[in-house]
Amino acid sequence: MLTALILSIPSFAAGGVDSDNDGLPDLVEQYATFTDPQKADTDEDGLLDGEWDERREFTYTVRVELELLSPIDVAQMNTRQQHARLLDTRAHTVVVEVITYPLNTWHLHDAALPLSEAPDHFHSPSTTMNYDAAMQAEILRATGLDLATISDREAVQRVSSWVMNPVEFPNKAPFFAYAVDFENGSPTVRDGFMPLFLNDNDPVPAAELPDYVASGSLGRTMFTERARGSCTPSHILIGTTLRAVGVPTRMVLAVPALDPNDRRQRKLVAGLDHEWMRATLEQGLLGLRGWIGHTMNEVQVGGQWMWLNYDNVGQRNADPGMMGLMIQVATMDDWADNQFAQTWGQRVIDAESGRLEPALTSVNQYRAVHLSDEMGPHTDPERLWVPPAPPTPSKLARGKAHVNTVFWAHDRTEDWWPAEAIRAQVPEHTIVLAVSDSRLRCQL
Ligand SMILES: [Ca+2]
Ligand SMILES: [Ca+2]
Ligand SMILES: [Ca+2]
Repeated sequence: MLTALILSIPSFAAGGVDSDNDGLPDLVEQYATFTDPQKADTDEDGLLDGEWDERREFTYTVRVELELLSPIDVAQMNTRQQHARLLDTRAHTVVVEVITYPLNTWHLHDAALPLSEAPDHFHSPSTTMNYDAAMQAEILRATGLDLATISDREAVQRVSSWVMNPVEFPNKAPFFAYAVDFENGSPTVRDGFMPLFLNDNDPVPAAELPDYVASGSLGRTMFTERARGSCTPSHILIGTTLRAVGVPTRMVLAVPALDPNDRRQRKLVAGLDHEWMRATLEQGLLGLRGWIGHTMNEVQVGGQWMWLNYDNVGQRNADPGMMGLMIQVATMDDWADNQFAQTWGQRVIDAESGRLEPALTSVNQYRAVHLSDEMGPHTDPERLWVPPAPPTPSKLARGKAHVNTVFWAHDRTEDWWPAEAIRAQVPEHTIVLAVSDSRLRCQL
């Protein structure tokens, strides 16, 4: 018999009805944890399905412990594809435990999700997603959308595809998202950040700076200039166009499950049991180094917040093309709400001068402390999403390789070298090539 239990369950960003009152919404039980949405204790062991370890018993999960640069709001890390809780608070960092559900079946059911209304402010103009009536009219005219007849999912797909069309948006927006504060409601480059984030070789005259900063920070300016850029400005632009057609949209920041710059963390991947997950992570991390994070949109479709990655609606967390396994670390109503310039941006500045505090493992704001996976003891394989065959590294023709980085060995410590680094001797020095195929051997 089930007795009353004291639960310590974090609030879930992925909300909805919880019919059996076990702390997990019905849809999360159906498509992520595979527990019974009508039964509070599916395995009848006296512990509710929503208890931290119980939610792993009916599915495949990956557990990551991440040390993250503060401030982090763990509530923002609870989504429909992952759950998170705080383990430790340190001087400048927090340690967060994340349980992810890489074989969830959300994408098979998204189209049939029931509709619900999101609060108005998620589709109102905001600081960076600052659409106006003229922009709204132009989007509707250019895309031919009839909002009265199409579903919200179709609206997301058509508008994001339109923005991603290089003919419609041929220009490049500059990137300096981690250099900008929005203290007075308009983007301003922080003191001292200019040389690093703005192109030194082509300095922007002071009088033109506000316009230049707007062209990489504000959705309406990018729309007018038909410019999109790297992930952050692109998703500010996409978010602005989606809000303009009434789709509730916000911003998320995701990081890989480990810092790709650290070979010791990369070795954690080999400890995973699931062959497909291991291969997906190895492929996703291949060639990644330096400063790695990914901004996306989160759109509300059918009452569920789901990732929109450029024009991929319902982007999955495990993807060999997207860092292997993405962990959501921040959820923002608007990009202007974050403190990334003071934190991660400042870290980039500090790295240039060689004084990184806290150390972590590189310029990045995160490091993996632990990585493991588990197939729950009650898992029914029929219910899991069947992943495609494990990705294999692309075969390179003899003598051909993509060389991503070349540097003198004595310029960097060996710990910094990416996993795919190969060494070659040249007179008096060792040169290191970072390539995109670890099996390649070459001679200089
Ligand atoms: Ca439930
Ligand atoms: Ca249940
Ligand atoms: Ca139980």
